[in-house]
Amino acid sequence: MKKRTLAESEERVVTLREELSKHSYAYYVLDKPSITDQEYDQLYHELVEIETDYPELITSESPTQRVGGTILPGFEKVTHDVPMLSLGNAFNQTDLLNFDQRVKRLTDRPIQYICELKIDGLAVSLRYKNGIFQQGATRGDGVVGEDITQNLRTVKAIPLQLAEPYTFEVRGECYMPKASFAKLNEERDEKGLEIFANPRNAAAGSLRQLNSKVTASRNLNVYLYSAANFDELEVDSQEELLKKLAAIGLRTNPERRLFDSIEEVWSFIEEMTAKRQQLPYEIDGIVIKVNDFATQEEIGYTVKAPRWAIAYKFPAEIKETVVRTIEWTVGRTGVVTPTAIMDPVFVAGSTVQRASLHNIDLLQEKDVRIGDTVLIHKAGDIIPEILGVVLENRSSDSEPYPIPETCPACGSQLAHLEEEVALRCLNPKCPAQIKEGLSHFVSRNAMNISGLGEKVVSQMFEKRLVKDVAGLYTLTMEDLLQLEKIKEKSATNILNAIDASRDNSLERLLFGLGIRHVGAKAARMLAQEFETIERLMTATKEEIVAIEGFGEIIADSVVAYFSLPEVADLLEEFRQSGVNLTYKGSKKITIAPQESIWQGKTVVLTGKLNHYTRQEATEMIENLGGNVTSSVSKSTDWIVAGLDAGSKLKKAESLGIPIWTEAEMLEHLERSER
Ligand code: 3B9
Repeated sequence: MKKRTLAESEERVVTLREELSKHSYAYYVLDKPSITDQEYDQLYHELVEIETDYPELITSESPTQRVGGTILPGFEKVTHDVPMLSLGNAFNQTDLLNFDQRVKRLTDRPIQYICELKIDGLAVSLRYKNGIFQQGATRGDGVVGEDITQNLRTVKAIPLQLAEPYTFEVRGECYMPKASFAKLNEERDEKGLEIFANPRNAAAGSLRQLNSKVTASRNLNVYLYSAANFDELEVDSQEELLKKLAAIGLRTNPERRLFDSIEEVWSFIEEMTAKRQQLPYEIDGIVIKVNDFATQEEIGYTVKAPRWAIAYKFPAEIKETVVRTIEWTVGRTGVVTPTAIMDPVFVAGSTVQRASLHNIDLLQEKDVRIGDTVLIHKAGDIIPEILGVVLENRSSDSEPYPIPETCPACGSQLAHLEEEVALRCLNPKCPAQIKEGLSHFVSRNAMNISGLGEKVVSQMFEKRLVKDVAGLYTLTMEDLLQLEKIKEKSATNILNAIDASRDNSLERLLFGLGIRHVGAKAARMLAQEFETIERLMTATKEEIVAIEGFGEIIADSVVAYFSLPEVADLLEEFRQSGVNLTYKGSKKITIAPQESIWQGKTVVLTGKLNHYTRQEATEMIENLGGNVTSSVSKSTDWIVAGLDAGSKLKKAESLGIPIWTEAEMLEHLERSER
């Protein structure tokens, strides 16, 4: 074809872009293709040709401009103009009835509910200015997210230009369809790459790519369900908003319905529960919203979530499998933990073969035996957990699992201390404890020595290259080269990392030592208070208890630790190896990863927790930057209510403080850890 003039081309690109955008809309939003793929490609390539001839005609919203060439060094932070809130949860019909009553207490207007699907993907926000896509961000903690504009531009269902020149922000869920997820994993498996556990992880992993070409190669899609600063759209209800979004080119989920009563809402939930598997994408619940915006405003918000909406969460999938053996592991503090090893089963998105039984009491309470058929699910959708034994399947000659009497690692007598759920190995020289202690010492929140994974640490100890944590500082190149898979390059990296850790401020070492009851936060406060290890070693119980937030348990533990002669020797070894033993400066180090939802938050744990002891949960939360307090007040950000929670739960309810289940807490402890 003869080359067009600039003037002709100018006209043609406008027509082509309009055409392409119309067909994209039909395809992605209406799910009704208006031309064949080939016809689309033809138009697209014509546009590419003109833009190659006349690059000055390229605009950012041209459909050819979805993939940029640059690889980002990292993602910038984006502060959402209006926060992206989360949703309270309902797990059963009673929770829903309570929600309905609460709503009706807060307004006298008639209530109409709109039910929407809760797509299992990643929440994103898209900024449009005069109808042109400007910026896309992750939800992050709801206030600050990450700029993933480059990656979102590659999602074909996200229009680069709207049908109307509106300026506003639209929010929704970016997800990977089930089929694309299966295909991607198949390809990855063939290539020997790690597979994604579920479509949500696959979507999140795809959007977290610094190279947008990778994102473009993943089949991501989007459903939009909310907006901010959208006065221009002139809509008065959620239903009108969704219709308007679709009308201007933004994809909305068609599986939504309006209801006049919570009973009808429940029927819809039952209907969708049955229909769930047939949907081409994963959903993890149903969102119920008050439809009318004026009524929403009257009902209002808590800090985290609207009071006019709730998410009904589907019950976790439960599967049956058979327990083949119980494995015992010794932790850093000598606690011996049972893990059930089972026939592999696929549950809630991944294959499960192991489930922790946490402690001997729980093992006995659940009475899990070898050969038993058990029911398992994933707590917080992540952690495999045995719910119970199917007794009908148990053979008559089955016997209770015998409590081990000796340590699986060192063979010394185990103790089942009074008032403790744990079985403990009391041998301080137990190799398993020392290995775990080494791993803890080098971990990110402690001395932060990278390159020393569990396998390396284990080998170092077994080859007697290190006998304790101070031994790390006398390792030589020759030593490291004895380890499997360690060549000169990685050995050099390890030695450099060890060397760099000599300059760490005291709190990292203190945390790394693994003194009982001394988590990252307590370590930091001790370092701040006493400044040098010499001062800390001579600190009295009274001095320690005087520190804000310190009780007798921590104080006793610290004093007892530093009175051990072995500890004095250990510290002397550090000193001789040039390891810093002083607190450096007043600046508060952030031990928690930046994305931690717990950072700076004050929470209360109440009721009986199943998964971790309260002490353990507290330590984990503090390590992630949170504060755990004992009483509920208006400065409490949320509470975690375990079984039989009492007055604190009531108080939180009366103050309108968000209430988390243990499963939700676990989910956020797990997520934050990654
Ligand atoms: C500030 C569906 C999901 C969902 C909302 C959803 C997740 C969250 C939400 C969105 N699926 N719907 N809806 N289908 N996964 C309801 C929480 N809304 C907001 O985030 C929000 C944010 C608002 C109102 C709503 O107004 C405020 C402005 C300033 C301060 C406080 C509130």
